Order: sequence, then C-alpha cells, then structure tokens
Amino acid sequence: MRLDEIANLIKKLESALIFCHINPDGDTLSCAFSLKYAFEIMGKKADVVVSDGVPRKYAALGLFNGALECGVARYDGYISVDCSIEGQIGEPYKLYAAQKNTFNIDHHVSNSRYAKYNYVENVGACSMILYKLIKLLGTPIDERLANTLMVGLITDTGNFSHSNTDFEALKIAAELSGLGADVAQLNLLLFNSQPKNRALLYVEVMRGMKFYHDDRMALITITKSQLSRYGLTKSDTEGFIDFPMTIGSVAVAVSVFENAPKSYKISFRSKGVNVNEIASVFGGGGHVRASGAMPKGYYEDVVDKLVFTVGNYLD
Ligand SMILES: [Mn+2]
Repeated sequence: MRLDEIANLIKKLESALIFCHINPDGDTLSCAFSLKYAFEIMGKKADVVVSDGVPRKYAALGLFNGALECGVARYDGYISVDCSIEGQIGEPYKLYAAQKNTFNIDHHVSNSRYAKYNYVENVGACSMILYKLIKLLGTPIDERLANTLMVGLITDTGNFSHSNTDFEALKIAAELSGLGADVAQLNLLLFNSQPKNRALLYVEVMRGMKFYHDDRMALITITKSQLSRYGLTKSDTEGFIDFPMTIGSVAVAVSVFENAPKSYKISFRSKGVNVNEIASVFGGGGHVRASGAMPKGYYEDVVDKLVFTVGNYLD
C-alpha cells in the first residue's frame, strides 16, 4: 500500500490504539506519541500502549506521558509502529491480533507484513514515516509534535551520525527544526546526562569486552545481576553497543543481554556486514547494520554460535 492510501484509511478513524515495541526506544515512542498528538489536534482520541513502560530517560523529556500498559477493544483502529514482527508488540499483541482493523507502520526491511494494512519503507527512522503521514493527514505540526517526531530521528540515526543519516533524514530534521523542535535540548537530555551508576556499569561492561576473528568482532555481556547491583534497568544499557563500534578493527559488535537465566536479548551492529541475516540465524532480524534476536540456551553455547556465525559473514 502507498502512504497516502494508509493516510486516507487513518483519516476515517475516530479513535485509535497505538502499540510500541517491547524494550521501547526513542523511535517507537516518537512514532506512537506523535500519532496520538496528531489525533488529538484533529479532535480525535488515541491511546498508546507501552507494555514495558516508558524508560526513565525518555520519560524525562515530558513528551511521553500517559501510556497504557495494556489496551482494550474499543477503538476504530489498532496501529503498531516500529514493530517488524507481531511478537515485537509484546504481551498486548494478543489484543492487536484479535482485531480486524490493524495497521503496521514500520521501517525494518525484515517486516513480516502481519497487519491488514501494512506500510513499510526503508528509511532511517520510523518517525520519518510518521512525519510524512501526519502531513498527509493535514494535521498542523505544533512545537510539541515537532519535538516528539525529532526524538525518533535523533535516536535512530545516532544523533545524525549513522549511515542512515541521508538527505531525507536531514531534510525532515530541518523542517522539524523550523517547526520548533529543539535538537540541542533533546540531545542534552538523551545523550549527555546519565546517572552515576550507569557510568559505573558502563566501565564494568567494557572491561569485560571480548574480541574474536582478528579483532573484527567485539562482544560485550550485560547480566541481570549487574543491573540489580547498580539499581538499573535494561533501558539504561541503551547505547552501550556503540562503544565497541568505535574500535577501528571491529566490523561487527555484539551485545549479549541476559534477560533471565538461559534467555538473552542479542543486539548486533555492523559497518557493512549484513547483521539482519546474522540475526535471522538466531530467529531475529532488523536492519542490515543494526539488528537483534532473543535466543535461549547456555551462555557459552550462545556465544560459541555467535562467534561461529559472525565468522561466516566476515570471510
Ligand atoms: Mn526504529
């Protein structure tokens, strides 16, 4: 479907329930709340479901208030944003999957087109799609809406530094800046303020970094016990994987986060190697240069398989 066709369908909705992905990041929150605000500006009702809750650093922006932990079946439309597969919605996917009028708006190349109406476009941030959609809806973009859309762009482009920072990303950023988005303030709150304990955990995790394949692969591990020792949550470790990527020789960086005993959230970053394919070996997916998976098993076995699989793509 084309985006204008999606916009025409969404225009007809009087109410919508919008779903973020699990382990919510800046982009999924940006998409969901910008659409909610657009609905409200149009005099309609929309609610946002964030099953894991809004992480502290995003809550501090004051743009993502009033999220629901689960939803109910009383809306005209059910819209997932930034979710490549239905399971990414988390527990509320049961409610979503039981509805007829479902929309899936996403920017992951691996998207499985699980909704009745799907729109997938390979752009740097899903919030870029929401910006275009909101313009098609004819909704005026006020300062709060501009800031909300900018959060997705800033976070998914790594503050306009990743390879997905192209002409369109910068053009939309410029337009949002013209509409009142404050890049410097968002940047300060998102990237340049952290609690002391996060910094201490960071040092500990980086000290444990391992290297493989002539230093072309780096791997970091974050355990549940480390998090509880520092009084932190999973969302506090966002961005850790960027550090091994700064090492010149490293082509693929992997972070292994222990969700529960024998259950992991793996993140992959690369400088060109297709980590979407590597993640798919572990039942996950994402983008060519950034992807994830959630395998189960003994830690040593998972790491062995990671080292072996990444090695196959390096040769
Ligand atoms: Mn995204």
